[in-house]
Amino acid sequence: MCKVMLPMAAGLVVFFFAVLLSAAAGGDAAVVEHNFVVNQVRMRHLCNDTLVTVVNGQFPGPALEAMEGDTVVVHLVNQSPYGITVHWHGVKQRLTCWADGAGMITQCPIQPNTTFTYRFDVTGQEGTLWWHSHVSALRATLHGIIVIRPRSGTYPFPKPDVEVPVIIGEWWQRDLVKVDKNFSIGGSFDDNPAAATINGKLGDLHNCTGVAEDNFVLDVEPGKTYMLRLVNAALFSEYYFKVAGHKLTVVGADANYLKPFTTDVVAVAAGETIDVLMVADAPPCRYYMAALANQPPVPDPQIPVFVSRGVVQYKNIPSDAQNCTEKSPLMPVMPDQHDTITTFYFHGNLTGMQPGGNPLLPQVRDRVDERLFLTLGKGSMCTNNKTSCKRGGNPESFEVAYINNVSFHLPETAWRCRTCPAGHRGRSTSPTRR
Ligand SMILES: *[C@@H]1O[C@H](CO)[C@@H](O)[C@H](O)[C@H]1NC(C)=O
Ligand SMILES: *[C@@H]1O[C@H](CO)[C@@H](O)[C@H](O)[C@H]1NC(C)=O
Ligand SMILES: *[C@@H]1O[C@H](CO)[C@@H](O)[C@H](O)[C@H]1NC(C)=O
Ligand SMILES: *[C@@H]1O[C@H](CO)[C@@H](O)[C@H](O)[C@H]1NC(C)=O
Ligand SMILES: *[C@@H]1O[C@H](CO)[C@@H](O)[C@H](O)[C@H]1NC(C)=O
Ligand SMILES: *[C@@H]1O[C@H](CO)[C@@H](O)[C@H](O)[C@H]1NC(C)=O
Ligand SMILES: *[C@@H]1O[C@H](CO)[C@@H](O)[C@H](O)[C@H]1NC(C)=O
Ligand SMILES: *[C@@H]1O[C@H](CO)[C@@H](O)[C@H](O)[C@H]1NC(C)=O
Ligand SMILES: [Cu+2]
Repeated sequence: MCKVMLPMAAGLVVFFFAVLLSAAAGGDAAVVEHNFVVNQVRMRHLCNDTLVTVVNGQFPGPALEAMEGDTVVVHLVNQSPYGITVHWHGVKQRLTCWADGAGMITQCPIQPNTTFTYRFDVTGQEGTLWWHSHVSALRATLHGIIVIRPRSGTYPFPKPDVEVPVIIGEWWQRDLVKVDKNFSIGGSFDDNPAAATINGKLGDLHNCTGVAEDNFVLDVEPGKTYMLRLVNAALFSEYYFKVAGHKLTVVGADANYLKPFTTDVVAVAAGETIDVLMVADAPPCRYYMAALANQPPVPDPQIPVFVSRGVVQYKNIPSDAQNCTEKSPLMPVMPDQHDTITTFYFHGNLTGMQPGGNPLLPQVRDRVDERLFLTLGKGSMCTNNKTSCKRGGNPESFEVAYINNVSFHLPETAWRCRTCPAGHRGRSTSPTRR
């Protein structure tokens, strides 16, 4: 584990507000430079103005697009009232572990009205990742996609005509810092989002006094191939994703190329990314794409049904096209929200494209020296050294995740963040529900 600490960025930093986009395919590694201004803005959904913490006023935040081997430089200006760090989820951070953005572990939270510059290379990885805030549950609104394209410009599958980020998220009308606190004491499982979102849109299953919320609309041309880069940026829930009338060919997950397989349903867990190819080969019409939050059955804490939908809209729909009115696109039949076997089989079908799939990576060895048995679990513990306490929803207990019955403890030594300014000793990680 990385123990290297860097001093906080101090003093005045001069920013260059230009965004240098990397050059077209091929060529030398470039510097991809962005300015991330974190602040609070009011956004209106479901008849409510909600104060949300976002980057550059956008939900989801700006996309980071790079080519394998590029250097990413992000100047973060924190104009929010919270200590903030940004974690570059899935970026391997070889030789730059201090840029990992794990608050209280690799850096102190970036204080309000201060700045910090992240600098790291995206080397040896291609595909879709994402970035998100790593202090408290603010990541629900403070996140965006990371796209790492091959320098050669070629993929181990036919090059798609169009690439489309599809970020599944959730719209919370609650104080996310309080939501995080509630979860840390293992309670308030009724702290739920107001709606699921696709690319920040709640979709037309929701309305404000009868006026439907916007859908994410993907305009497609018949015969073209679309690569949907799916990111699940929801706090806790795994989502099922389907597009009515279309098959999806899975080609990547978490910036790894996969042995392609075709399915009509994708399962994407919180934090996971899945790349799929979709050929616009259906009769020109309108088709819903839908994302449904799944969940295990009771006795696990239950959530309401969350569905967000967007529209795949063909160009030049014939005026006499049957059943193709603006009001009623075809809706995919979604799995049941308690269907856990579909995600089991979906994930069972993910196999790395080895050998020879990703020339950037060492080959997977076919000889095993030692087998490890790992159990993952989650539960609660008592605070104040007590051996028994009331579970859930009270400050006498807190939630822990563990591997083989050992939970993570913040290190007692070599932890510079002990000197972080008072009042900002936030939790190091956000909790997971399961
Ligand atoms: C949203 O607005 C409606 C109507 O104004 C109100 O009844 C409801 O309580 C609001 N919800 C939240 C979470 O603020
Ligand atoms: C940050 O700066 C703004 C504008 O100068 C000021 O209103 C705000 O109080 C400052 N916040 C903190 C936490 O110092
Ligand atoms: C957190 O828990 C408290 C106490 O159960 C509850 O009143 C509150 O609504 C919960 N959520 C938030 C966002 O405060
Ligand atoms: C608007 O939303 C409410 C609450 O979800 C629902 O009862 C109502 O049927 C919706 N109205 C329209 C026109 O969609
Ligand atoms: C159109 O919808 C009607 C009623 O749902 C159905 O009977 C008909 O078969 C549909 N036509 C086509 C071409 O899908
Ligand atoms: C792959 O998916 C199919 C269809 O759901 C399923 O029958 C099969 O068992 C899956 N394979 C694995 C290894 O999970
Ligand atoms: C916690 O309990 C252990 C074992 O009973 C004891 O050795 C230790 O001193 C206690 N720590 C505190 C802070 O009370
Ligand atoms: C897990 O750890 C707890 C606390 O140390 C201990 O009481 C329990 O027996 C352990 N369980 C297993 C399966 O090792
Ligand atoms: Cu993450």
